[in-house]
Amino acid sequence: MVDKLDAAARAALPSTLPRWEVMEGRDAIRRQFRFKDFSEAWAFMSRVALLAEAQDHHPEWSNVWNRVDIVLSTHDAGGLSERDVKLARAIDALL
Ligand code: H2B
Repeated sequence: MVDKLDAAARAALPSTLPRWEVMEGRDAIRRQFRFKDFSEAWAFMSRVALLAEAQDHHPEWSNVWNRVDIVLSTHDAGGLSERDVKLARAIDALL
């Protein structure tokens, strides 16, 4: 069982993950990415997919040409956990 983020970790989210927004109406974080074209967006998605597999933690995402929208939430916990923070940090580090 994975623990959900505690109150202190939630309060720190704007500073730990300043580029991610906490979603309204759901316990998840989201970031939207924009690239030069589809090829760059897909290259980024390939790298995120490898990270996700390595961490055994997977994004909910969509792609429209040069845009990639990523939502992170821990299904096993029914909300945000440290796994989401860890993956979000690793994704940020790709850029
Ligand atoms: N990804 C996400 N986002 N949440 C999970 O709870 C989760 C996952 N669980 N990837 C993993 C896979 C689990 O289903 C496997 C069996 O480890």
